[in-house]
Amino acid sequence: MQAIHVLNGPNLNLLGTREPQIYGSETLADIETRLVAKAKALGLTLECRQSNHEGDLVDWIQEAGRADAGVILNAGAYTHTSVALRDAISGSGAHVIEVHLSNVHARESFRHRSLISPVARGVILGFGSLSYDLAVDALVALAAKKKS
Ligand code: CA2
Repeated sequence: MQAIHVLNGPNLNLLGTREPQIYGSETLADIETRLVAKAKALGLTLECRQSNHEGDLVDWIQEAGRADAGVILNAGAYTHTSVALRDAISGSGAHVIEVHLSNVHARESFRHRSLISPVARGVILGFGSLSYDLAVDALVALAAKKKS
């Protein structure tokens, strides 16, 4: 792993503006700034992207697979519906940690199913924005384990 790509899906650009009781009060920019600083301190590069469009996320997962970058993916609502994202992960060989801010299993039943989890390296959810920090730690630990 040379780099980490943090990919956020639909509506996550609204973080910090509404529903703070579910998603917290930090904006996506707040979270991204913190993650970039964390990665820098660990000697890694970290790139953040957000899109409301499924195809953008497919393109970016494929790109990360080609670059052998670790991916932290919060696919938002596409988590529960997108065969295209699942195929992009399995087809590109990208190493993906699926993250969610909320504990989706404590919410509506339509959020309990993830099409992504079976092809992800692991899943971290329910810790608010800390889920992303934990995913960085997981990718770093996995890369160190692979080296040794
Ligand atoms: O908990 C998560 O991270 C989710 O991926 C967030 C998605 C939701 O569809 C998933 O089931 C779980 C929704 C993101 C929408 O974010 C908003 C933030 C502020 C205001 C409105 C929406």
